[in-house]
Amino acid sequence: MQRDSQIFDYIKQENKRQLDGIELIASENFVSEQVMEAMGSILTNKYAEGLPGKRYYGGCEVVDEIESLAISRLNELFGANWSNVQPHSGAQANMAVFSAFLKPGDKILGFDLSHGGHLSHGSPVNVSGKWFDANFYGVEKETGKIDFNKVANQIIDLKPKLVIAGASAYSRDWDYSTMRKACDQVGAMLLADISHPSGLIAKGLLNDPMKDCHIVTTTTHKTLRGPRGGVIMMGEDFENPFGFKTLKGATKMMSQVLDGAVFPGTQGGPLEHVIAAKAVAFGEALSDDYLKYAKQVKRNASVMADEMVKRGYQIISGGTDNHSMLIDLRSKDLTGKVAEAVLGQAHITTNKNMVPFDDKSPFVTSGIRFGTNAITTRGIDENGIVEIVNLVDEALMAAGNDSKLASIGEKVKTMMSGKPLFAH
Ligand code: DSN
Repeated sequence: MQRDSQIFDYIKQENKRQLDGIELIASENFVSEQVMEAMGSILTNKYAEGLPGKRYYGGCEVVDEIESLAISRLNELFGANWSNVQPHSGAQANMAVFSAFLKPGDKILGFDLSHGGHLSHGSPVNVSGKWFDANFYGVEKETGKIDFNKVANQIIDLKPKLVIAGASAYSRDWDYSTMRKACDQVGAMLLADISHPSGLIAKGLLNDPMKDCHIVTTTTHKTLRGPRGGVIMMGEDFENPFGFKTLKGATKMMSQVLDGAVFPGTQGGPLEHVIAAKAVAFGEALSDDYLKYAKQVKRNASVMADEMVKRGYQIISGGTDNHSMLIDLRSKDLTGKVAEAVLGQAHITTNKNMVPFDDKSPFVTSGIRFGTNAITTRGIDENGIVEIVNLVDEALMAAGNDSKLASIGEKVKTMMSGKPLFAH
């Protein structure tokens, strides 16, 4: 068969783009060779609807071992008692949770998308907002932080069936325990979607949602540095708001309901090649090397926020506890749309983002979001971060000056040359 040179040429071009640039998108990362090897393997040929030991197809004895290993590594990594590693993405993982425990019209409470929340937490353009009665909490105008006591009162007043803790662009830690206490008062279920900071949580660098939240979902490709995908986990046995009689019974029943909500509820056959790659990534994340990486991601983000503030940029909430930060560009008279394009001209990749109480549309926005997870994988330390912030500032101040932006782009290429995608 003839090689598909068109597609492989494009992949080569994308490889060069990734190597030449500075990647600051907070939801991206660079996976190891062995994660890619598993993802590109013959496991893609196999149908395996069902769960290990309970499949609807023959020939699943090997993929059963792979999926069981992925589950046990994930449980060890997060201290979970049960998990399902089949969701194709974070949104699919959340969809499975909703379809397991909610009926159309049920009340849910999530973090407002325009304050840094996620589409799948009740946005009107997503099924979670179309099918359920979606309500929102946000950050305080003065501090840019969530006031968890206020959220607790909101939970008690609203009496939702499900509360979601989690964000796409929130740089502070979460008070899961205050949220849980309020949920218990009104019989609400608490779901933590830790897609962004899950790698830092796994290594104990942020609060642990597993002991307070009924269910935890995460993507596997952000700070966790695995293949693109999602998972669902449960931690301690707990007294469930939906009337199960015993603690153990509750977890077992809920896990069966959740397994069924993934398949056949919302997905068909699992992607066993991706599940194998997830298992490889979970194995990597269990290592001390990954702990060093996660600590460096956090240090790098903290230095980046400080350096941005020194140059007059306004970080929402004033700084960061995790890998990311949201920058309000109004003090620099720039929009997120312009900043994303200008930085792109200089080979610095970012995404425009709404800031809380934004007066611009989601297509323009007043903000930009940065994360240090991807550049840290390329071996960047605190000194490199200062250099990157200088390049970012230089580029933003050169908006409209194409030749200057091209010359900053050359500096970016020089800085990143010789740095493999997966160095850490
Ligand atoms: N779109 C992802 C992000 O960038 O945060 C979340 O799904």
